[in-house]
Amino acid sequence: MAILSILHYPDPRLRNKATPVMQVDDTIRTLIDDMLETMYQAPGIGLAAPQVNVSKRVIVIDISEDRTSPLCLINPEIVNRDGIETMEEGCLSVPGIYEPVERARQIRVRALGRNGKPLDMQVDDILAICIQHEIDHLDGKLFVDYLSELKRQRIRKKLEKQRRQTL
Ligand code: GNR
Ligand code: NI
Repeated sequence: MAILSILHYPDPRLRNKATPVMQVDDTIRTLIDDMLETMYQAPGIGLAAPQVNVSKRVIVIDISEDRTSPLCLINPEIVNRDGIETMEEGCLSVPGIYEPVERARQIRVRALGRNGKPLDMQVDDILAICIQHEIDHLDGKLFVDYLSELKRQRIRKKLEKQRRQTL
């Protein structure tokens, strides 16, 4: 297992559209294990492969209180959305920033699991929000894209300054 390093906004690599996984093999399972370890130590409730500079359609999530319920979704697709919910979001690639974002309250998702078997699930609330946030990463989208240009500019300047001071 390994802790992977997380890219930070405005890194252009976070803007690429990730490629579907063709075969769920041991390489993918090692990636999943490393992503879970990285997410738990961050700590975060989700992580998408592009955040660790792997441009593949793989996400991991654990919204449980005791951090013992990992969920992994490969090539996830939202096939239905219902309702609207606003939640304060954060992102490991936009550290220290929390802003409300409006998303679907309930979604139906199809994906492949860690064993390569198809999954079809109906989820709501925080899990639905988290899956939408992670799928956005696979499409090169970040939660700051839902904010005003002014807010996004302020966030970018703040993170660029932090970056300069830590180099
Ligand atoms: O840890 C995370 N918390 C979070 C809170 C509200 C909405 C979405 C998230 S996902 C985030 C981890 C992350 O950046 N995943 O891409
Ligand atoms: Ni994120």
